Amino acid sequence: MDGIIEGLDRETITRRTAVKVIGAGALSLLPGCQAGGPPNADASGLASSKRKRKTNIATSKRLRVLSRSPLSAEPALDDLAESFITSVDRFFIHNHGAIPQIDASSYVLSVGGDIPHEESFTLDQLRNDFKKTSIVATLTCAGNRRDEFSRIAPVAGAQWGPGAIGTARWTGVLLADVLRKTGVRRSSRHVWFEGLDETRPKQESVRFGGSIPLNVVYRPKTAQPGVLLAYEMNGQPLEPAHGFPLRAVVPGFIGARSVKWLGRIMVHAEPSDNHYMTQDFKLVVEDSNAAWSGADPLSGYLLNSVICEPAAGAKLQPGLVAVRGYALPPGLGDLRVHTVELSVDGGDSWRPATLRSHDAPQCWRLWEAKVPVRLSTTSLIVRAHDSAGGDQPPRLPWNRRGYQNHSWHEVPVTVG
Ligand SMILES: Nc1nc2c(c(=O)[nH]1)N[C@H]1C(S)=C(S)[C@@H](COP(=O)(O)O)O[C@H]1N2
Ligand SMILES: [Mo]
Repeated sequence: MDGIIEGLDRETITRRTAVKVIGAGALSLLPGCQAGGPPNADASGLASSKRKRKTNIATSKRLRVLSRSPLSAEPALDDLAESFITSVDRFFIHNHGAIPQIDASSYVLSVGGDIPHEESFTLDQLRNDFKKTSIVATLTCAGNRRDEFSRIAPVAGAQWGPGAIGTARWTGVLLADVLRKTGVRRSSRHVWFEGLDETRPKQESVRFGGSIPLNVVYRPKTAQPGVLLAYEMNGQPLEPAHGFPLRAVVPGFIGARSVKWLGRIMVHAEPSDNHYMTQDFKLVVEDSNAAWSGADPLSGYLLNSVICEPAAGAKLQPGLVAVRGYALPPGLGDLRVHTVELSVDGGDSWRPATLRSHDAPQCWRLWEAKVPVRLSTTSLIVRAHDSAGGDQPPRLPWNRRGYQNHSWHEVPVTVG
């Protein structure tokens, strides 16, 4: 574990309590990690220094840590529902290995596979030789709301609440522009991404990776944002935790396809055989080879909606209660959130919420409502409909990895 940040060390834990504490004690603050790696980086820019770098507490993060090493952290829901663009200090982090420390000056992205010539690009080349492009897109983990599945039967992994989601303005270069420069062969159907981080899902070390169909990259010019190789997030260089110096941003797809610390892009006729395509990020119930090989890799995220406020367990007075949250249109297709509805009687009757914030493709929509709660009210429930008439199921069957929870979101409350 040399030359990498392993999450939080003792010093940062002590110091962070001195910085700022939000919420009711359950939320801890995460120190920001500073860019810039040690010397002796290898060809990809990956640090090979034996020196363990100290976490820099330049910024404090408003995140609750679910797992320290590898790091998984999510924001408080009331923080999340505050703005359409999620600030970097509130943006969830999902890592499968330690954060690689990468030296930007020696970093190179290699592009290979079914292309006429293997090519590589330095960060400066990507910045200077291609059109700088910004997109706004929501990123969400396939495991968002996993904790609700764990109430049915335990699910391994970070116990995500509904906070594994965020919307950012990503800036970088369009993957289509890069592939246009390298050229791709006719047989090419899939773009593989591989990160520079080492993960250990089982015994062996594997690089985090995955692929997307090439037609997503070349999608005809619609209003939808294109696939980006991003070096900035909300106008700042990417932070190490979010993929510095370069990451993929694949709008509409589960977060796992937006590979961070991008080292290699390959173009092939087949989907990637990376562990995170074949042995993870699938809906399976049985942990058997047949189940894993029989299921398709997850691609687009699904229509969803979540109540961010009031919090679960809130004590409310009878009368009108302000409710806020987010809704997410399905990732694939050019669909929007059409309506968001709330129920205070267990789903017997529904009243509409007001959609606020922008209505942009592959982006969440924030909403708010005032609903009348009675002494008999035991929960608030939200559900959404999309522009094609799609809706959310009241309940969902359990799956082994707790992915794609998009059932009605129910928040227990007491009134009195
Ligand atoms: N290289 C690499 N890329 C990665 C991951 C990772 O562990 N390693 N995690 C993925 C998952 S599962 C998610 S949900 C998103 C999270 O991005 P964020 O940490 O910037 O929010 O990154 C994706 N890209
Ligand atoms: Mo994820």
